[in-house]
Amino acid sequence: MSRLIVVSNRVNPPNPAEGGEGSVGGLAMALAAALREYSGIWFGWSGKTIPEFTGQLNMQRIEGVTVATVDLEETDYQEYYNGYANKTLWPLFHYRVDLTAYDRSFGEGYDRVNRRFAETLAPLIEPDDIVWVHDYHLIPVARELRRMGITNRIGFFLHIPWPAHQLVVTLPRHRQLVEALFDYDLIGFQTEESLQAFEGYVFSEVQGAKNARGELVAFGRRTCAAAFPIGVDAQDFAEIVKSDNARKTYDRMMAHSVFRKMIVGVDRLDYSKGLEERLIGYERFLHDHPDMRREVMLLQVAPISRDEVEAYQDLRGRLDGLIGRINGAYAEMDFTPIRYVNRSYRRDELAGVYRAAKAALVTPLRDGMNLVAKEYVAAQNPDDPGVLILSRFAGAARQMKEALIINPNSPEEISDALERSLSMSQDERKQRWEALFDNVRREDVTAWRDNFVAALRGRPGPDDEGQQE
Ligand code: ADQ
Repeated sequence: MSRLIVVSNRVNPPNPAEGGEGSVGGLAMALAAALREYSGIWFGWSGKTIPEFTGQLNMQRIEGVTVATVDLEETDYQEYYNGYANKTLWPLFHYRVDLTAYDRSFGEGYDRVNRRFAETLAPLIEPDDIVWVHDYHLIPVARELRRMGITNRIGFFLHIPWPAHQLVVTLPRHRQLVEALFDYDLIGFQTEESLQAFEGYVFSEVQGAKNARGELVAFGRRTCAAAFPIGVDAQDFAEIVKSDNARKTYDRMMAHSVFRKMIVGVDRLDYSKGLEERLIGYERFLHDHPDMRREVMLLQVAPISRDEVEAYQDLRGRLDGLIGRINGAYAEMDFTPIRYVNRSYRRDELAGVYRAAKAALVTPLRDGMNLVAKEYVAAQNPDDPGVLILSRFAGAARQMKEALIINPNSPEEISDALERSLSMSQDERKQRWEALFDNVRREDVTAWRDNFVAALRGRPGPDDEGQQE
């Protein structure tokens, strides 16, 4: 079988000392699980910066995975990572034009780093390998590899939403970005909605079309685009939740909330996650339901993320203020309505926390998928499961219809859903959870990986007739 080469911005191999996983972030979680069974290479940035780019590869074997990393120079880091990736593409693709920076130097840095990645990666690629590139940081990698004569099958998966046409065209280099995607043999999106938005751009902006085989044709080339909703390793999570560490955490959480029902939120501290809106919804709930105030508490776990970017520092400041205000208004001497934690936890501890929570608030304003929603479901006790409250703007809402689906912009909807979840009968909770768990188990990370890789393998190779029509 051909080798799989995974390319992502950061490389986070599984670390047993961290409860089995690398750093926080959905992409790292999913790729660690995906590479567990495939022999191959995981290539990306080391996370380190050096004064001048050397292209020197650092090869390691970690937990059965060959990891190849390269250092970037400081300007690369500022322009490519903090710049184009996190100040341009991330906000724009999450519908935050107000936070989007359209700085030309960022675009140049982005192209330069993608070229550098491709030049460092190319010598590792053998003729039968298939290459799978991940996420918005690395869209031009295939273009650069093709320029160097690499003809292997190359696929791309976008972990974040593809936005509406009218947003994409606000990017000065939008055509170039989309054209670069046509150097892939397969483009994967999280949802049909993102796929349709991408097709919408191709049809109306560059007069592309779909051929009889369902391929997209534009820029004199053709590619295949489809939705591959990502999942979690549900089996693994259901095992982890039985571990000693998970049980200990569960017991600790339950001991702390003997007279209270715990509601949980777990998110990177990011403006796309709707944290402010969630807290305002919770505040509304406390205001509207004085009788239930002493029955609940909210645990919000929000590890700091991208803290060199101003929008993230601003958000952090606003959250500190908001939480202070709500706790100040509703706390008693022996009760704090919100516990707020800015650190990350091991997977097993997180599993124990999820299981102890009677409801989870997953309220992003935009999210490619959202793995926390799926992890929460996977960690529940089948006999007494908690309730998932889920934003309609998370990709996960397409599959998780039995959750309480809300509009995160509405404090009233959040408040009503909290009230409903805390008073929901055990029968209804079980019914909803069973349907949700069935989906989380079937459409797990293995299915995601296998479906994508099979579709990429199934694409006609460069030597197959008709590819260059
Ligand atoms: P993220 O935006 O990072 O992922 P998400 O899908 O929710 O969002 O994944 C977050 C991951 O980090 C989860 O696995 C969660 O358990 C973990 N995590 C969060 N807080 C943690 C903490 N305090 N301690 C330990 N772990 C923590 C991006 C996209 C998503 C998409 C994923 C995967 O933005 O839409 O679902 O990639 O494609």
